[in-house]
Amino acid sequence: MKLERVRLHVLRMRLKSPFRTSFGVELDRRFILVEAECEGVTGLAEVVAMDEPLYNEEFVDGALIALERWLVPALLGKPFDHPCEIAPRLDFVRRNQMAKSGLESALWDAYARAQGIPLWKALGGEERPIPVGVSIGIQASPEALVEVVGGFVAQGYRRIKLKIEPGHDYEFVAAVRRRFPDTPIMADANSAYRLTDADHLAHFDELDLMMIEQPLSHDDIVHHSRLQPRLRTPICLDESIHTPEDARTAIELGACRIINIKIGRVGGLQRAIEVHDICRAAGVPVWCGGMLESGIGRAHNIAIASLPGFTLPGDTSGSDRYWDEDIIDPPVRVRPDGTIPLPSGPGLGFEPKWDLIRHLTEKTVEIRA
Ligand code: OSB
Ligand code: MG
Repeated sequence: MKLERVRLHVLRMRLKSPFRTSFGVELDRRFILVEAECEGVTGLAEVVAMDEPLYNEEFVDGALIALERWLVPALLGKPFDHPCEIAPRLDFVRRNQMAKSGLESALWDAYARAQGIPLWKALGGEERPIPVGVSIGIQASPEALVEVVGGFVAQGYRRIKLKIEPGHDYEFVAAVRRRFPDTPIMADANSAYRLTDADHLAHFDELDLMMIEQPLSHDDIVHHSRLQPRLRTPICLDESIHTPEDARTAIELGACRIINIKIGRVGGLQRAIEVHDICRAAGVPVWCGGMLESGIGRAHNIAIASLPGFTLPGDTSGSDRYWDEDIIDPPVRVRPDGTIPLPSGPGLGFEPKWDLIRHLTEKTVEIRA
């Protein structure tokens, strides 16, 4: 196959409700939709960087420049046999994982479409229902949080993730635990604590959480390895894992017992497979994280979650958790048992709604050989 033309569409979509975390409040999701044309087949993917560099160092306008100046030109016109060859060809650019991932994942979709097989099959996944959870932003009060959680529990979601930060943590999670004694619950701090908060974090052990996600700094592994032995609750790393090597280091040091795999954060689908394989060999369960994706990024997440090591419910919730109208047809639907079926069509298995996409597009950059 050969990449002939790339269109980078910058879209802005309004979230159904504001999403508050320890790093900020999102009202809109601005992102890049990558359209990669290879000899008659088009692959699609999403650059999941956020508008501002608050979750990680990447941001939409920076990712656009990285793609335009270095990443797309490195691939244009150069034949490849299999999409596993793409990630190494982008290694010459340091980091910029989400920018790389948008391009690489689009080529995986193009490849699967050209082969006439679903993306999940091309990735080595197994055909099974994908169990999903939901990630809930910080709410004004514990009572308000319990109310929101109740709505998602009623829809069948398999586990509830609560965003926390100092001042909005123990009491909020404890209120949810009291109201839902048997529901799998976890907390995500998005790097809001320090190692000196270890005693405070150890209190969460009383709440019987599945895990606590990324309590310490976004680029830390060493302090997490000192925190984990002081908690009964498993630590799950998100922000700290940028590469397969990071996963190996974190596991070796005992910095976590679970890893959240985000395709964008680790630089694409090939690297996500590699992180998965390392974790599986070490007996560390993984789950698929989310970045408030549109249906296109969501479809990639569902596909990677079919790999056998993804044994925990992920953050790939249904389209209606985020959007009044998603940009794919059909939208992602969560069944009453809290699972999503794998699609049977080629590639992503969901079709883009181009009229809606055009309506949401701020600008398009086209790059060709
Ligand atoms: O830390 O997992 C996170 C959303 C944006 C950025 C970071 C995170 C999140 C979420 C929501 O938790 C996941 C989703 O529902 O897409
Ligand atoms: Mg997280």
